[in-house]
Amino acid sequence: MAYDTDNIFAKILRGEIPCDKVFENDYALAFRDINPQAPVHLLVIPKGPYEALDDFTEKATDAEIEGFFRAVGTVAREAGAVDAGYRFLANCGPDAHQEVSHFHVHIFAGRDLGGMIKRPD
Ligand code: DGP
Repeated sequence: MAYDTDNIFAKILRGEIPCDKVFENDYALAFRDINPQAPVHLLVIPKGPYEALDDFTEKATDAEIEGFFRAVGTVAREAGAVDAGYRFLANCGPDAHQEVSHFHVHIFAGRDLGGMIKRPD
């Protein structure tokens, strides 16, 4: 499927809609989630047009991949989340309920985050 250039995060990257930015470099932009699910809930997105981890790891350059994942670590560190711990998570595709079709990593911190995944009823 082709990358949808009208997705919300593409618009944020183009500056068409605002975000509460916490970090930016050549490879990544990080900002606060609009609907936080933890005291710290940040999103880190690559600057290139990638839909999910699959096409990111298949098509991005080594520099983009390194720059992005180093940025994820920097964002968590700068959020003060390292000592108490944090979770980083990427929803990819329908079964993971990915809502925004631009690859993004969530960083959750600031409280006990509970178990890793919802178990079937
Ligand atoms: P996911 O289900 O992994 O695709 O999560 C998408 C996240 O993006 C969700 O936690 C809410 C957040 N989000 C959606 N629209 C906006 C927006 O316009 N601004 C910000 N800051 N976050 C958004």
